[in-house]
Amino acid sequence: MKTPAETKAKPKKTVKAKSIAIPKLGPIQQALKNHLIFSSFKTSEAATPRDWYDAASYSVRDHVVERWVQTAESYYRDDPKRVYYLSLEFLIGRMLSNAALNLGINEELREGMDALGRSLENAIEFETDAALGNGGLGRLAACFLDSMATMDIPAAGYGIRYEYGMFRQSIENGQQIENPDNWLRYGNIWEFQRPEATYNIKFHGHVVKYPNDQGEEIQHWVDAEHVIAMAYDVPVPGYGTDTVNNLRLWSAKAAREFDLRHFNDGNYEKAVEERNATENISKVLYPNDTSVLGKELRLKQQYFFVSASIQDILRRFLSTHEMKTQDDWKILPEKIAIQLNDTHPSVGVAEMMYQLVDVYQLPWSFAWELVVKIFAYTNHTLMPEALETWTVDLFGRLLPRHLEIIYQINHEFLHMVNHHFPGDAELLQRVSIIDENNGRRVRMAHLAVVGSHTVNGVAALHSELLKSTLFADFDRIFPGKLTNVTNGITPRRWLNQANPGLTALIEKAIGSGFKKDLTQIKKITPLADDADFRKAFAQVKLANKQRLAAKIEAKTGVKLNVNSLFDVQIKRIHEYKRQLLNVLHVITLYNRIRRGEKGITPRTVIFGGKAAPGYWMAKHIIRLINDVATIVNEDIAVGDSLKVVFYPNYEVSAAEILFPGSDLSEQISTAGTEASGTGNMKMALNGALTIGTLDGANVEIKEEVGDENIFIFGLTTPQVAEVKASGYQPRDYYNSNPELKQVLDMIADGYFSIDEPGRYKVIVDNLLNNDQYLLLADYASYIEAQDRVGKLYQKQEDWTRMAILNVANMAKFSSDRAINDYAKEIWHVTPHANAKAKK
Ligand code: B1N
Repeated sequence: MKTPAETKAKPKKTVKAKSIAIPKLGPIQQALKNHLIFSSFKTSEAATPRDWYDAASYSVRDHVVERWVQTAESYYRDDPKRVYYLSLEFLIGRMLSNAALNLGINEELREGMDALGRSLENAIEFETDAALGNGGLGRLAACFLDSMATMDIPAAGYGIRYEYGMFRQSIENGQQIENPDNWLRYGNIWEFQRPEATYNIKFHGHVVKYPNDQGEEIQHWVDAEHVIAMAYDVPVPGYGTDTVNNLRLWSAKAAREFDLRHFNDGNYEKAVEERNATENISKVLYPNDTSVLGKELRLKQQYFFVSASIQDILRRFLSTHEMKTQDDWKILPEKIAIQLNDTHPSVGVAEMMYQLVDVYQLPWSFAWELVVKIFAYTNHTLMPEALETWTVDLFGRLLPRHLEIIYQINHEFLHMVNHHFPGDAELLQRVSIIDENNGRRVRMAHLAVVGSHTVNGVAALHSELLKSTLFADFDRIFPGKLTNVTNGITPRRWLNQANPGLTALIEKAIGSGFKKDLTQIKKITPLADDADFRKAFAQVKLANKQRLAAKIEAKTGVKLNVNSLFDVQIKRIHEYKRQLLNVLHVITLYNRIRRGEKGITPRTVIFGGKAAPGYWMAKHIIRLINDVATIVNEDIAVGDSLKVVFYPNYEVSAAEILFPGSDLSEQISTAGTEASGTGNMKMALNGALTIGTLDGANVEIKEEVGDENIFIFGLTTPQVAEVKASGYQPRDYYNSNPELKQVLDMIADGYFSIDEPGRYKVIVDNLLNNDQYLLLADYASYIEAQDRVGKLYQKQEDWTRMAILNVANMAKFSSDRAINDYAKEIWHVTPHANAKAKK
């Protein structure tokens, strides 16, 4: 740990505004041959397909590194304000094809591979996804990195280099099995280990107080255990720019390889054990989406990466800014902005105070002013089970000094509240950072709100609900602090890369400007009325469905009818997302087909998604889907008119095939529960029509595409609240709707689980007696909307017209728009065009 004295003594470096010399890169075909030999030690005869993936990656990486070095140089030289995006999750997926696309060398790479008699498509399949995230929150972070680089925003991501990412899901006997994601087994060409960029991270110990030279009482965190955070850097290349930003991921290393005391005791095993325990911090991603477990290791992960990141951020700042007087520190918020991706990194507020006050010895209130100007916080959910709290006991044992800092922050905050709202003891209790009612807990969301200048929700509805419910008190205390930035997705990965057919079609019609400026996609609007364009659009969709069908057949053995309506729900399995409601529709259709009803549109209903390993109900729903699939798919009376598939191990690389191959996008969460959703945007951008509730960003999708181009059903958020307040009786819906009754009776009586008839009785009992997410209340409306969907699909021209209008109206949902909002309204940063990389 650097002492303040050392830092003060450090002279400001003189930076020469000279561009560094980088060797010229040759043609890719030559690079491929060279890397095969010099990087993989393989002859072309001996090379395996994976060796060709490696050679392709090294070859593209060279071009990335060329720009990466220059970007870093230019930031160092010009010292623009930088954004640091702190996130416990980055769900990146594959890198090779994305890097080649963003650099504009995709075609050259393909031709190079072709000339050597290898297929690029084949090579790409050998890359294991970087699955360092659970779902939407982690993928959002990855989309934001792409947009920040594309828009030349001086930014860096900070996270954890998990040794094991999101578990790999297999389905055995219809049930989810979790397998470890050993993604680093074959090495990772896209990371650079930085053994020189290490920081000491402290845990445990205690706080002692003694006076400093001025006689003030100073707190010292002593006797702590140390863990080393070692940096691994991953490049983030922008599209159509020379900017390559950095994603820095931390890996835990034992401070000493082995504790020599144990060696001397002859206790070798204990020494190894301690080392392992330390390194466990970055071992594995917690696979819980929208819920938290409150495990000590999770808090350790959070503090570990946050402390390393903040030390790194301050070190970088101090390497170009000499702090002679306290006043010199005032520019800190003009040089750095830190975004907290949910509360997971919110201990950063306390850590920044620790660094500024204890380490750099700034006065408390001065430091606090800086902190609030630096931090901003994004809330991603209202679900109570996702709100992070830690017992004071656990927090104080792990981070004794930070607990005191939080007490101090809270003391001053409550004092301020009491001043503005005198005598409101209940208000003080409600907003306190310490929850006194549940055995004393630290409320991380309150710390994040109090420690940030801006707090945003992720879709308009969600942000309004934040203001009126979860953070209503804070909205009164800090008027204007709460705001909205609707989520977005990167059109590079989710259109250009995932759907080259549609991209080429659009490009032919309106040029290529839409790739970097999605507002231009609006120009295809008139083509919805052009029969030739519609035909070409439908052909692209069919080809994408064929590509998907081939993949599904290879994975599950189920053969699909590509002319059927591909009805797709892909997302984490959660009760609030209501995959079960979709299942109720599937069984309703099944019954109608078996009853011999005519005119039913052939459908293929595709599910994909992982359940948290400890979430019994979600896993049971997966099993039900698979059991229903078995019965439906094998029923000869049903034939080709209905198929059900569960796509195993849904991940980013699978999503790239699934979204373009979808006709219908299922976005059916109970109104008021899904903060935003981003799969809804990816679907519409790839020409799928949405069936959805007025929840999350669906509301804004409807506004953009128009009421007539989307299938909206179900209760609205206020109606949900009313139904619940007036004593919801799900059984009434069961008793009054014969189709619903039949469906529920079949599930309860074991129609889909003949070997164990009672298997799904709990599910039905739960729906009839509780139904927290109002499936039965929304059932009739959902079925009615599905009927409209089925009818429209029979009018292919009308369907295609609507799909085109959906694509045409997706501009708002580009993550470039979202990042522009953050940059202008929250971070106050501007693009920084770096020195041109040599071509
Ligand atoms: O964040 C996404 C939103 O589009 C989704 O609607 C929202 O559900 C998702 C604890 C979460 N919210 N909270 C989480 C993830 C992991 C974890 O450990 C909570 N994920 C979301 C992007 O804004």
